[in-house]
Amino acid sequence: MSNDDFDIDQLILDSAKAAAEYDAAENSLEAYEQNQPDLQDRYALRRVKGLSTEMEDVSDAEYRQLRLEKVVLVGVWTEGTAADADNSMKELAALAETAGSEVLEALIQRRDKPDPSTYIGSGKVAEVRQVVIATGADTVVCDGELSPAQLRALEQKVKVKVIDRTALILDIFAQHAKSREGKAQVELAQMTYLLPRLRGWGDSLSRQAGGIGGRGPGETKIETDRRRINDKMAKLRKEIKEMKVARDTKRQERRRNSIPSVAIAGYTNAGKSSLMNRLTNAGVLVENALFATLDPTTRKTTSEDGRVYTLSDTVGFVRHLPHQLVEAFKSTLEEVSGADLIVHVVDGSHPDPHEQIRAVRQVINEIGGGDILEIIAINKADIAPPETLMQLLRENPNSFAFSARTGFGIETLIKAIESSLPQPRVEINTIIPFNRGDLVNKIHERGEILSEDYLPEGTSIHAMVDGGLAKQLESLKS
Ligand SMILES: Nc1nc2c(ncn2[C@@H]2O[C@H](COP(=O)(O)OP(=O)(O)OP(=O)(O)O)[C@@H](O)[C@H]2O)c(=O)[nH]1
Ligand SMILES: [Mg+2]
Repeated sequence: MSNDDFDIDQLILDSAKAAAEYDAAENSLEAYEQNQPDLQDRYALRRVKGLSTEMEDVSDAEYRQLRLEKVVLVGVWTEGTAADADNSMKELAALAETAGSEVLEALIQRRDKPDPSTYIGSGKVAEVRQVVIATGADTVVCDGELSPAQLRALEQKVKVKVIDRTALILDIFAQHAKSREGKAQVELAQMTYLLPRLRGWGDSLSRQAGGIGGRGPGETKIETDRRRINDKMAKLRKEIKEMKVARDTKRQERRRNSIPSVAIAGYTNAGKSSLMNRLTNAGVLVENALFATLDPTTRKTTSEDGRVYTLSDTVGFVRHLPHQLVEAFKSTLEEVSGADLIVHVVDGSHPDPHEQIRAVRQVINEIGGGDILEIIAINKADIAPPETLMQLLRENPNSFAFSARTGFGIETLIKAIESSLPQPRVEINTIIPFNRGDLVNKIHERGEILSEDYLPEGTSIHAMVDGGLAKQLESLKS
C-alpha cells in the first residue's frame, strides 16, 4: 500500500465510530449501574453523610476565592472502625475546603488494601465516574498517597483530574506560605513530590507533542525538566540553609543567655495560635482552617517571678504529614525540636483527640524532640465533652484543660508552664556595684532571687542563676 492509498477521511470516520462505540458502551454501563438501586447501598462503598458543604457555611475562608474546585472525595478503609474511616474523610473534606474546594460527595470503600492499579477496586471506579457525572465534579481527591501510575490510571477512568492527600496538603502549604523561608521550603517539598512523578506526566506529554511514534521530543523534554528541577532543588536547599543560619544565630543567642524556650506544638487547628495570643498578645493569625500558621512566631515573655522566656507558635501537624514537608521544614521545625519545653495543644472537642496526640508525638519523635519535657494542654474546654476532658486528663500525667476562647484554666496552665522551665542551678551570694544595674536586671530575668538588699557599696543578692551568668558575676569580683 502506497501513501497515496492512505485515506485520511476514512481514518477520521473510523476513529469517530470507535469513539461513538466507546461512549455507547460507557453509557450503557452507567445506565446499567443506575438501574441497580442496591448498588448504592452496598456496604463496600458507603456514602459519608453530612460531608457535602454548601457555600454559605464556608464563606469565612478567603482562600476560596483563589480557586474553587468541585471535588469528590474517595477513601479506602483498610483498618479501624467505621468511625475512624468517617473521621479520616471528614479531615480530608476539611483539607479540601481549606485548599479552596467545594466538597460535593464522599465515598469510602472497604478493602484489605488499596488496589495496586487504581487505588479503589475496578468495579468501584465506574461508580465514582457515575458520581462525577451526576454531581458535575471536576476533581477526585483520594485519601492517601497514590503512585504516579495509580493516579494516571484512575484519571483515565474517571475522566477528571485526580489528586492525592499529599498533593492537597502541599497545595495548602503553598497557598499559606508567607515568608521567604516558608515559600522556599514548600517549593522544595513540592519538587520532591513532583520529581518521581515526572515520568508519568512526561509520557502523556510526549504523546500529545509527538503523536504516533513521536516519543523522542517528549523524552528529551522530560530529561531537561528533570535536570531543571534538580538544579532548582539544589538552589532551594542552599537558600534554606542560608536562612537557617540567621535562625540558628538567634537561637544560639537565646541559649547563650540561657533564655528558656517553650514551643507551642500540636495538631493543626487545635488552637496553638489562640493560646499564643492569650499568653503574649502576639496577634498571630487565628483561623478555622488547617495550616493557617506556617511560619513560626517567637515572642519573649516574663514569668510571674520575673524570669524571661520565649514562646514559639509553630506549624500544625496532621496524620501522615507528607515526609517531603517534614524534610523541607526541618529548620523551622527546630523551634520544636530545640525547645526546653513543649506545650502540646490538643483539641478536646475533636472526635478523636487520642489519635491526634499519637500523630503529633510521632512527628515530634521524627524530628528528634521525643525527649523534651511535654505539657499536654487540652484546649476548647468550653465545647469539649466533659467525659472526653476527664479521660484525657486521667490518661496524660502532665495535662491541663483550658479554653483559649473563654480563658478558662489559663492561669493554671501558665503556672504549669513556668514551673516546668529549666531551673537555674548555681547559687550566688554577691554584692553588685550600683553602676552595674544591668547585671542586677539579668539576675532578675534569668535567675531566681532568694534575697536582695541595698547596701552602701551596692546591691547584695542571694540567688540561683545559670552557669553563664554565674561566670559573669565571678569575673566581676576579680
Ligand atoms: N470553641 C473554641 N474554639 C477555639 C478555642 N481556641 C481556638 N478555637 C478555634 O479553633 C480554630 C483554630 O484556632 P487556631 O488558634 O488558629 O489553631 P492553630 O492550632 O493555630 O491552627 P493552625 O495554625 O491552622 O495549625 C479557630 O477557629 C479558633 O477560633 C477554644 O478554646 N474554644
Ligand atoms: Mg496557628
